Amino acid sequence: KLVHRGDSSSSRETTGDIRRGMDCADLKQAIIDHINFTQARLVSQATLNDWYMAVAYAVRDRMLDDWHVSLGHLRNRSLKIVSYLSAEFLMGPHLGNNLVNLGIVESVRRAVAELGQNLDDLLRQEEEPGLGNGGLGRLAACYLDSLATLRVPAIGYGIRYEFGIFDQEIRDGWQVEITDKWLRMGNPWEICRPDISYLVKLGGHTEQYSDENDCLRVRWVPGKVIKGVAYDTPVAGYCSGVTDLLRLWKSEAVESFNFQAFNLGDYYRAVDEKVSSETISKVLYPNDEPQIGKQLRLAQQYFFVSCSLQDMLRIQRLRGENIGDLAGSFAVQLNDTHPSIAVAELMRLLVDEQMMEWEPAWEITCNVMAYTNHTLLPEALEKWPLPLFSAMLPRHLEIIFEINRRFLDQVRSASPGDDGLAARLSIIDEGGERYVRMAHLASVGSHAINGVAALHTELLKETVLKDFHDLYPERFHNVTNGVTPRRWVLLSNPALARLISGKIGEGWVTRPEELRALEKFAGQPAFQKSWRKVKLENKSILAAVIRERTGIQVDPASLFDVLVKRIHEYKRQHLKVLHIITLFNRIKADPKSEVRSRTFIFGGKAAPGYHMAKLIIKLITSVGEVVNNDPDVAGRLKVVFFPDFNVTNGQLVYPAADLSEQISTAGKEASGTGNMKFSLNGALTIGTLDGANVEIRQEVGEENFFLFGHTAAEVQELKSRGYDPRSWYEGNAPLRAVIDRIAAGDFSPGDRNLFQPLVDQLLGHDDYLLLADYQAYMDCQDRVDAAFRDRDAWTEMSILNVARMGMFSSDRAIREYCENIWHAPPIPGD
Ligand code: OAK
Repeated sequence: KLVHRGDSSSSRETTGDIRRGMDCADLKQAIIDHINFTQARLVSQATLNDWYMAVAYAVRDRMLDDWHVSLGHLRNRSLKIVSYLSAEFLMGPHLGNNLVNLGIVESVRRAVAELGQNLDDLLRQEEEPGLGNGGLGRLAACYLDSLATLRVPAIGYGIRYEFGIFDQEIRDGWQVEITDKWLRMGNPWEICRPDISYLVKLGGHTEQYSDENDCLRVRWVPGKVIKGVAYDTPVAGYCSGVTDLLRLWKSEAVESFNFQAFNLGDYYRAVDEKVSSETISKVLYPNDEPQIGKQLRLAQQYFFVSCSLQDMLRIQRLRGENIGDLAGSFAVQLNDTHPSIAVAELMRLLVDEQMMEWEPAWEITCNVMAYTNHTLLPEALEKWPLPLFSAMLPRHLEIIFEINRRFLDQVRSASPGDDGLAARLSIIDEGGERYVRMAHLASVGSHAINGVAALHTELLKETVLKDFHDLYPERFHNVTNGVTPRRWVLLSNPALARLISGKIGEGWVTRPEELRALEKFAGQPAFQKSWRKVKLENKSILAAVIRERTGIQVDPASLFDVLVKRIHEYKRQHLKVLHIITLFNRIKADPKSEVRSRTFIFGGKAAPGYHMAKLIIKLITSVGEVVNNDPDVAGRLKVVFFPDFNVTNGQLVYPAADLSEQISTAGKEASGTGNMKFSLNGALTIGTLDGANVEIRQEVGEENFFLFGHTAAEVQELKSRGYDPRSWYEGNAPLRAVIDRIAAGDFSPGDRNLFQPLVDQLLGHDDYLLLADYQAYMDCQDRVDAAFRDRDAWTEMSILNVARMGMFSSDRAIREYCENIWHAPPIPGD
């Protein structure tokens, strides 16, 4: 059970009104009232879901006082508002997190128990809002938690997808995608604001006209207009008194069908209008990094950006401030390029609608915007074919041409004669079919550009954005990612949180540098024993869930070796499979050979159209099928594919890991954040020098981290010399045996060619250098086995990992954004 700061009715002012009251009687009455009057049920007939909904509403009621005060701060002219624009917010289940952040876990647990219910059962009822794919969306959620905790006024702006990321089922070893109907039972956390809505134009054409001062202006005559309606969700800080706002836009038809339509054709056209307007916010695109050039995706991006910017202009007016002072009131963060059309849209709003001149409008735009890059993968860099772009956003294309013309004039006058440079920097890619390059638009229109880990920022400056770095070095920053210790320790690992707080107090939750105080207990046998006990309990809990969901029985005493993240070739889940087959081969060659007991746990979704990723899932489950049932293996190795990895399941998995697998090809993973969640929960990392692994290793100490593999520079070097995977295969007998076994169909009875595309990829191209890193990985895994035998030494390393992870709190990252990029101070007081 969690006991944390504020966890008593006395620490918060209560008005005596039971809708706000925190004492047990008030909470019970509030819950019963919601069963009766919101769910419209008699208590005797309430379902588990009714109880969940009633508790959720009772908790939400208790967030409103802080929320009203915080919303009031949006009008405080001395405070800057952070606008975090993101196509994804992967918030995870709200109830547990809100209880933790409000400090009322225990009081609500008691109230619920006195009503004959179990809080953990109710927590399991919540269907998480899966409004994101992976790292980028989850980062946005951690940042909202930190913004509210640090008392910074902030609005997260995004899309209220009716269907979020698909639910994953595994059938016959393959991934099957199921529609995510997360709103089916209602969403008690959101508040619809029909009065906060904006019109968004699409398509059509532009016209020139002269205004009353005889100035030439442009009018956009749209082909279609839709409406965006605000849905607000409160985001409570951890015992901070501030509750920030997540505002998601739902698309609607402008007019509901016109029943007065004088002929049937008009009526059906109105029906079609309604359907096509609502389509915009219907579904999240489930591809993680590669971009897909779908028209609807561009419409989604423009839709939420336009609503959000119009909302900011409304707030600016409410603050009684001039539009010209927008940059003093707002800092807009573009979460990757998905919202980067904001640069052109703000220009359009200022120039075409607010009748501002170009130069001041451009100055405001650049001062307001800042851009975060989250990937170096070329296939993930967004670019839109000009014909598609101009058909949907004709006015924006004109504006982008004008931005580009002025920009390239500057480039040319700074570097006369260097046409190559201008072509490389241009927002328009003119080499063949013409495209709008969104990363260029974001870079030209922002005062700050940042990468998400030290290595990633350096690579960004040397490769993808090199010319921009040469031109504007002062715009570049690094802000290494972070994760919130509230959700990722307090909520998901309450036993560890209690153990830590019992030793060093509770300050670490908001000042995680205080975790360093654990270092002096790292070698203490009694503390180590309690530490191991917590880990073993977490492993037992996970083992039970694995049993229930997959039928596989795993031994909590074995080493839990975990790889959970989106399935992607660059993340190299299949390198882990090569390791498993290597151990399997050792056993088959000599059943008595000493192979240590390990449970390999995989989880993650593959983009529905990414065939190789889906084949990798099938390979994992197929190898599991063979290994798990092999009599020679005799239970020493177990392979589990944990279905439907999401935030809820992550909360179970991270606390139960002994070993965290962070094995991407160096230079490919921008940062990673799962790596931080594992280590913060006491797992040791086996990893390459990629993304934030580099900094994690620096912080925890190289002796407490299992490093292997080529560095980013060596990867470059290998590739430029002409990498030949076949020679690595031929030169390594165990590797050959592994690949041959896959190719021979040993894991695909009935279809021996099933994995041929994978084998061909590895032997023919091996774009992600699995074969080159294979031996180093095996050797490193052998070191892991040796280390795990010495339980005391392992536990000491585990404690030291947690003690030294303070810098990876998202609070540190948000402080850096506030100080170096947004210049946004916290709300004074408290
Ligand atoms: C998704 C779509 C397009 C571009 C990037 C992403 C994405 O999720 N990137 C991930 O962002 C995380 C947060 O910064 C990083 O930790 C991951 O390394 C990166 O792959």
